[in-house]
Amino acid sequence: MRVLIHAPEARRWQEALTHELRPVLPGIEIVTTQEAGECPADILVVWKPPASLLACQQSSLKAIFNAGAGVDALLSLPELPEVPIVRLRDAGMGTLMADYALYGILHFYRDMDRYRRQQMDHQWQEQPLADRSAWRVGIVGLGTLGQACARRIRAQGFEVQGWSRSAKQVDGIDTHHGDDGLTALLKTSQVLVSLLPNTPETRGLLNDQRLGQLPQGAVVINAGRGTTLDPDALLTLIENGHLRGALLDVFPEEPLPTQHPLWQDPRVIITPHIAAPTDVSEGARQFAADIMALMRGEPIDTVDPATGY
Ligand code: NDP
Ligand code: OXD
Repeated sequence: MRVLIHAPEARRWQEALTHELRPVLPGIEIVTTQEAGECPADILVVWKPPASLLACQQSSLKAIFNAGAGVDALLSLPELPEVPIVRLRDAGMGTLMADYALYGILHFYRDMDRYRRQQMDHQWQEQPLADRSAWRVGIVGLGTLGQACARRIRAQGFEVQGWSRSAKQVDGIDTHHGDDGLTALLKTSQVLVSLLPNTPETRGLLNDQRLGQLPQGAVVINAGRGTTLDPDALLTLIENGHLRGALLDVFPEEPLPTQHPLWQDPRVIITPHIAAPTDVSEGARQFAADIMALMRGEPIDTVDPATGY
């Protein structure tokens, strides 16, 4: 049985998977493409693999393990073999994503954007503290990471509502789905947090019309995928004063082109897709358990290519 790894930190994945799997499968071969090249495998562990790696696979391939939460890059590849696709579910990302969202919320709620501008002018002036209950947080994409954020943000005393494709019940969170549900959430969220995946249905969803439904002075945090939010529409709404600012980790084109006007706007904080890096040890534990289940013929949680996430 050969596991072939093509991912950032491939050596760390190799060590962590070897640590998990060798004791139970002594004969297993766990190699990286750096050392073994693009060769046929039983299991692929990949992040944004080249199409050629998929094209050279043979009927021995049993599954593809995506070393991240978003499967958009993988699903977009031509000649994707018809085998089960497994993705990371949380694997330490929930905590980090909740840190990121909470940082953004507190930055604006505690007026750090205003104090930063005041500092530039050597201005000592207290801002009136807003009522926490007026800072309702709306999370679009209430999946694994969205729910981890919802729980943490609620535990900090903010009211939280969420929107997903299917109807959901989450303790302590107002949940919505469908077009009307999205409108209701947008109209009543002082902070919009997007943790939507990149799919045909979500692409361009947060456009000028939908972002314009947010209340005056609202804030946008996007750490899902850049294709879901129109950056030009966001900037226009910030420039005309309807929105207060944004914390953005993901963009339609990454890296964000150096000439893009978003870089220049002091009301926008830009981070380079670092909201929730993968915890390799945790990811390897999850994948090892799935590989063992696959070998025993037990059902595992796989991606439905039809939904695109
Ligand atoms: P999940 O698949 O668990 O959650 C996705 C959520 O989006 C679900 O609630 C799903 O609804 C909802 N959704 C999908 N399509 C639609 C739609 N058309 N309308 C409404 N809701 C929709 O994914 P994760 O929470 O694990 O990850 C979310 C995304 O975060 C990833 O796909 C990736 O793009 C991004 N990510 C970003 C990182 C970063 O560092 N910036 C790191 C990791 C992930 P339902 O519950 O009904 O299925
Ligand atoms: C992921 C990501 O999807 O890093 O895991 O964006």
